[in-house]
Amino acid sequence: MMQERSTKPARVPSSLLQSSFQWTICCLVILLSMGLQTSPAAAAEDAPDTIKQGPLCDGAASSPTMFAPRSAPAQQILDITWLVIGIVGALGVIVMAMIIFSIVRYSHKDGDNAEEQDEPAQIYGSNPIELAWTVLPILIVFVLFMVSARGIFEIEKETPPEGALEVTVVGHRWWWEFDYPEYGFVTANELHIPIGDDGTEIPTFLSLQSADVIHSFWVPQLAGKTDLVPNRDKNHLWLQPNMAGKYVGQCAEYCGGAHANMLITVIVEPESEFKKWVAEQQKSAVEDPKVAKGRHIFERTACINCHTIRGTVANGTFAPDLTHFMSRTVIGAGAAPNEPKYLRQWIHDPQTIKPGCDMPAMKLTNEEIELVCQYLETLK
Ligand code: HEC
Ligand SMILES: [Cu+2]
Repeated sequence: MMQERSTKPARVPSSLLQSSFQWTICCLVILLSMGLQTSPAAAAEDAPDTIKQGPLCDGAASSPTMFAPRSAPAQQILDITWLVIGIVGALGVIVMAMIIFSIVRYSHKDGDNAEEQDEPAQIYGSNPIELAWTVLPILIVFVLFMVSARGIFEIEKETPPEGALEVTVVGHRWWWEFDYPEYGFVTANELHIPIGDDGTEIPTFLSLQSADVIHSFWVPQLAGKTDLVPNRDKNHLWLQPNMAGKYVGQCAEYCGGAHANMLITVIVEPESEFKKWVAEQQKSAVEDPKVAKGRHIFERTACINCHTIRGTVANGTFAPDLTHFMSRTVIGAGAAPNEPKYLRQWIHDPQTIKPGCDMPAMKLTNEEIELVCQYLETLK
């Protein structure tokens, strides 16, 4: 037995060194990439001859990153993240250091003679060591568990915080419906929420629902992601921004073909401006006689089966409410900026801007497109 065990110590294979090196690089890359974010604009790159640049984040950070929180729940998530990264990072460093030390210290060296080598002391069953490697990990996991559990309970409020604005978010393939039941109107794709004129934080409580498949609402600077599950209206999200601005996010649960173009814009604005916006949204659609021709085309076309324009015959709920379409800065949930050129292209054939989306090319003549667009452009 003895004889067998003390054969020439195996040379520590250099592949072990290599793999620990690769492991370290991997960790660094993962950490770095967590900081860098892809711009939502990238999603629109394939659209031929259209938008090379989608709506960029001109919010408080240059990209939608969870590392620049501007809302209480997002701040809490980041705090927990750093704690976890700190603890597991320290463990990783200790383990790596021990591996590297062993590789350097105990690898086979020229001149080593197997026969002369003493076998190190053999330790069978050491109570202190076994206790240490049982108790320490349990303690670490317990701390992480408690901290996460506390965070989850604080963030996942079941009932709206006091004084909260309540909004119902309905995920559709592939756009967002925002219902303001207190104020009695519905809008799409751009969520307006208030912050006090003097900067005091005002909570917003979102009820999350889905009209079709599972979506996930994620605006990294404002809160964690939460799913919108069909036939289950129990999911909620709480936002409490501390800085006005425009924040972008996107559907974070693959929901079909146009998923990548299902962006969210959240506009956090001072309460006085928010109130003005609400008052505008509550009004019925503008009726400008100058664009009556365009309105007639709209009213005679299948548009009205899918879209609502309050105060007209159009009362479809399959697609975004267009009553105040011009109050939005984007078309097709961020697929293009809301500019005349893109609006015309959208009405001509939305598939060239947002491939796979649920609005068909309506086969209107160029003249009809122009008239309909002129009408839509009055819907401030
Ligand atoms: C079969 C249903 C359907 C019909 C018919 C239809 N649309 Fe749409 N429309 C949609 C859907 C769905 C969207 C959202 C697409 C997306 O973002 O994925 C949409 C989006 C839009 C938008 C962009 C809204 C926004 O806020 O992003 C406009 C403008 C629009 N449609 C105008 C029209 C007009 C004008 C017509 C008639 C000529 C029309 N639609 C006919 C389903 C329809
Ligand atoms: Cu989605």
